[in-house]
Amino acid sequence: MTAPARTRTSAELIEAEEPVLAYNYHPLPVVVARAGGTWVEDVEGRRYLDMLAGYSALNFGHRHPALIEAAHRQLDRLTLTSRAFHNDRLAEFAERLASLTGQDMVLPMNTGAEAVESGIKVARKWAYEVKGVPADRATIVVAADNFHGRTTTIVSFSTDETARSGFGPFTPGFRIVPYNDLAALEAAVDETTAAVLIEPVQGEAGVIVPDDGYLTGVRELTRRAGCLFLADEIQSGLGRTGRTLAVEHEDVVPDVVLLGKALGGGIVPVSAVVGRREVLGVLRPGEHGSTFGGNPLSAAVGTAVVGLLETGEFQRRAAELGAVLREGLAELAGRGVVGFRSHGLWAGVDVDPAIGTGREISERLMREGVLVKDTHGSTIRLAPPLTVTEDELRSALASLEKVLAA
Ligand code: IF1
Repeated sequence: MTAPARTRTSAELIEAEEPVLAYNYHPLPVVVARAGGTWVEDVEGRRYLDMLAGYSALNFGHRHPALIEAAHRQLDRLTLTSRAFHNDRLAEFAERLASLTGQDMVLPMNTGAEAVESGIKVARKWAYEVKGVPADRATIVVAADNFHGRTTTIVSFSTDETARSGFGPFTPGFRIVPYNDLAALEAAVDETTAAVLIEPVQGEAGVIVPDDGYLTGVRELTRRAGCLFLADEIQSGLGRTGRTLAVEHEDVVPDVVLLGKALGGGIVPVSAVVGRREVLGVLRPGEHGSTFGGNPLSAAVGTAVVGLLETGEFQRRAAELGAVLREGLAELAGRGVVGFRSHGLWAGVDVDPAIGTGREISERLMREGVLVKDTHGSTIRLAPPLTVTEDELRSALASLEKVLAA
């Protein structure tokens, strides 16, 4: 008998990646092997509070029982049909997601970037067929410092040189204006404009919350100009800010909402374009699609996610615990924190650069048993699962305080 392969340590696994894994990430040196709720455990059994939650893909925590049960049940019945055939899970997913978001129709996709790409295609087609923009002249207005994904078209309108450079030639048809600036938006919109595409809260930029009235202004401006309002709620949506969608804080209803991340419950990639019939209705058979989009496993998990959000419990927790997070961060102001922005259970925290880079702070927090991720410079982002308890949240804040004081 051959001896069973010796289990590799965290250090050995990190080293083993080096020659075989593309270097498109620089992860923290933690190798996660198990997780449940707010907690993850590494290969050696060390436990960490997960204050990143898969960039909001894990809004319901790791392996939420209702989601795991829905997935298991579906795995035992049917996993994939392709859209060449109907499947018995898709109708309910679309009905309940449309109803949750106050929209008419759903286009199921898989990743966030695919939802954004699909939204762009739909907006352009709407511009030609409904608005009457001359062929190939449609423009889409976007915001500086946006993050919408990694495809060649999406990085074409990124202002982040790291995400962009080396990947041209770029897709034309985008105009970039400063975020949170209605006058600049107004000046950029004209008769060729198909849509304004923005994040209601900019995530990667450092959790930038626009001024009160900005989203209302975007809604009014786009309505007046006769173009669409596309809201990328892939990170801000599905409970994170204390409402189902971040636009709800201003009672704004965009023409199209892009969803992803948490829609897959941390189990499978599920994204969707949800929107008005007049817009999504422009697509006809063969014009757009995806092998995996709307598959029965994704639909079953997505429906279970919608079911959790229908209770309102997670939105309420995000709002209530969001207040705890905000107070905790306010107490750290001047004690290592030079500024922060928060909305619900989501915060971008600017640390005094003298204390360390965001990366260094993240590494020190990791050694304290708390996982976060830096963004640019000395900013770290916090986005715990919406299932986090108040004690867990306070414990993470205490670890941050300790790291900043050291
Ligand atoms: C990476 C950030 C988070 C998104 C919004 C679309 C997408 C994303 C608003 C695309 C994706 C990601 C992807 C991940 C890092 C990340 C991120 F740091 F860039 F900003 F979440 F905080 N719209 N966000 O935030 O979705 O195709 O990835 O499913 O690319 O490294 P995707």
